[in-house]
Amino acid sequence: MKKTWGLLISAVVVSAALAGCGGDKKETAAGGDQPAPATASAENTISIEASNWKFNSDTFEAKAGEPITINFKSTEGFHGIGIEGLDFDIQNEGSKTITIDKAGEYKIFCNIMCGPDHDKMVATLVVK
Ligand SMILES: [Cu+2]
Repeated sequence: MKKTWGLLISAVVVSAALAGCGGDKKETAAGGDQPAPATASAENTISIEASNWKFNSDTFEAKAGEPITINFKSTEGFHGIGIEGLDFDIQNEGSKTITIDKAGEYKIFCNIMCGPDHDKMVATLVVK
């Protein structure tokens, strides 16, 4: 009799474990489906930080033909950004969105006369 109970309990534990597993997988799958589009647009977000007298990267990449969100912040000193040939500018700190249809390389420059090495504050925006 004791052995039978043991088997029964084992069977219940195993099936509960299996059910639990299946439930987790379903949740993961559903959760995985939803954030995908958000991630896709989040990919077209660039974070640029400026300090004396450089940007946090020489090159930034974004996708052509869809909105690019550019977050900008001066972490040291007072700087801004402009993109050569485009109507875009942020000063000191802020976030703006721009759509660039034509792939290519665009020059990002500091648009505030910030000091002796102001001219060195350039970076490249690669739009693919
Ligand atoms: Cu500057």
